[in-house]
Amino acid sequence: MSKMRNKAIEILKANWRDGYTVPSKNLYPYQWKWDSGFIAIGLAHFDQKMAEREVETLLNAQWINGFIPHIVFHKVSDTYFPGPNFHRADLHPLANKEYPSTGMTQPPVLGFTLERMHEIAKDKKESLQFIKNNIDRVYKNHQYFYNNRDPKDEGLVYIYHNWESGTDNSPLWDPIFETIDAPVYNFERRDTSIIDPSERPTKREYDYYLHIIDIAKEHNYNDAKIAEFSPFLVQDPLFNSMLIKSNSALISLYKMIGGNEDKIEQLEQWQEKSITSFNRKLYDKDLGAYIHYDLRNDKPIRMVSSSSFSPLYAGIPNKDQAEALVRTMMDKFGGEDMYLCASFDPSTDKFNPKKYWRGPVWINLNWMLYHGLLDYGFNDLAQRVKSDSIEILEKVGFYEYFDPRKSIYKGDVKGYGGSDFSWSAALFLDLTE
Ligand code: 9WN
Repeated sequence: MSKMRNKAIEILKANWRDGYTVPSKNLYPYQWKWDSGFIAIGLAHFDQKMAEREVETLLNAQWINGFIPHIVFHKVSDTYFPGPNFHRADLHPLANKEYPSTGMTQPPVLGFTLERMHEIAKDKKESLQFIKNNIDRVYKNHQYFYNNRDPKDEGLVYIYHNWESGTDNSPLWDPIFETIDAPVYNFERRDTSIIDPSERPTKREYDYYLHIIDIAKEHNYNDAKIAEFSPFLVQDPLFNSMLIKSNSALISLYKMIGGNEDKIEQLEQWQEKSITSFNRKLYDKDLGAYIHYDLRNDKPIRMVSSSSFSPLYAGIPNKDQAEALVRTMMDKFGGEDMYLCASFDPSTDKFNPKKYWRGPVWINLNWMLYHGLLDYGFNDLAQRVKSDSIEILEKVGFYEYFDPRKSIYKGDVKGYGGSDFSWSAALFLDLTE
């Protein structure tokens, strides 16, 4: 175990770029928002200062309206497409001119990241000071979401691009893309010259991804216009669970540092509204799972993915719902021949065990499920998620994603996507502390 831990630390140090960590050398040469949160948790296990710098660098890229972008393009790189010249986030009047970025975001990880970093920190006094210095910027990010991403005032925020979900090419989005008339773009993919194309999204999928960005650009990334015109507008249970989990973390942290009653009150109000709507709108009793809601076409997306179980991590389900989630997870994802937890329902024909978010196991989702299951007292299943994660990483190393089928793990197997992937290393450190 200590050999693996040393290797994980080595990877994180090698991916460190003076203030932030790249998810994977060449494949992802910038700073990504949700990666940064998971990575900071890993860094905190061996270097508190590095972890704090990771978070601070991301927060420095925050826009005037509280928005935090999904990618911060610190240094120009020609190994990733699309870069800053395609995204043109600077079209937004409140964009942060010092930090070129995308004009879309990613799940709100920073609240629970700060809380976990503080639990890990050896120097609690210094950690508390760090939290005091930075927590308001995280609060402002939540305020941005509730004020700009919730057009129906439901306490559920939308994402306007599949890249905002973090689960980029999940089959969840297929029916939405069928409603979109995207042109065929002429561009040079960089990812598929680094990674086997069979493990990445297709060219046609990229056409949709670029087209949705072009529509947002036409409106200078104005949130109200995006809510009105984006062909992709979804309430995502994973994204909203992370917001709710981060709300709880902010409440605890504000209580710990004292004062800030107005912010605590506001957070509690958001929390109540969000959790109520979440259970009303995103829980599908017949499926025994949380589902996505297609706000543009006003209909539920009745499919089960690993995101369906993420509300456990945020304490959203009641006891009966939590039990139903566990049954669904075991029935559809938990066969003895399968590692938990496939990213998409293995009992459907959309499941592809090798392709990115269409089936493979991802360590960040497993990390959330592990904590969520533990919180609800499903100790055996939590331990299985944890030991499955560790076993896969030990078998093939710190890849980006992994085949859930146990039968393929013999002989010369490898993981999929990028190698020396930062959050796989970081969360291994946290799971095995
Ligand atoms: C687009 C960095 C990111 C992760 C996402 C993962 C992948 C990017 C891409 O890599 O997405 O954001 O180019 O495929 O899907 O979750 O944050 O690791």
